Amino acid sequence: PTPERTLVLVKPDGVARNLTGEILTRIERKGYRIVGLALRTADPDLLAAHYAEHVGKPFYQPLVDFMLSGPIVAAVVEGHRAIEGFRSLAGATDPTVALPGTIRGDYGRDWGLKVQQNLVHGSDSADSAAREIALWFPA
Ligand code: DAT
Ligand code: MG
Repeated sequence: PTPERTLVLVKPDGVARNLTGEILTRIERKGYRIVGLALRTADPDLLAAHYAEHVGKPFYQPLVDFMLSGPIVAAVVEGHRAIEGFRSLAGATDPTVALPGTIRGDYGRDWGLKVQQNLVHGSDSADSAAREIALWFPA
């Protein structure tokens, strides 16, 4: 098996709602290993790099404001097919339609804001994972 790594973020809504433990527990219970963990506050440059693909979209500034609104827990999660597996565990981007049983489906909802506050981030490809892990864990 190829040990693959993905970057997971518990976003400010997840930390503020005291869901960090629940989210990390689900990752561990699925069988992945947490090999890096940090409580961090983002800054605009970090977010511009992290969300480079979304710069200029209508939800970009609300997304940045949200991601700056409180501390974030960043984790490096390891396991065979961990990138795909965590995306499955997280559920669809829109928490209103994310399936029950997923993190976003069980704990998320639409708050009527300009950004989807959906509790978690997970890298979407091996290239994204490598880039994002280097951003959030520079050492
Ligand atoms: P994901 O986080 O599922 O990979 P994404 O990369 O397309 O989704 O978008 C990044 C984040 O931006 C997402 O978690 C929530 C927010 N977002 C995406 N599309 C949005 C939209 N149409 N309206 C509001 N917020 C959105
Ligand atoms: Mg994404």
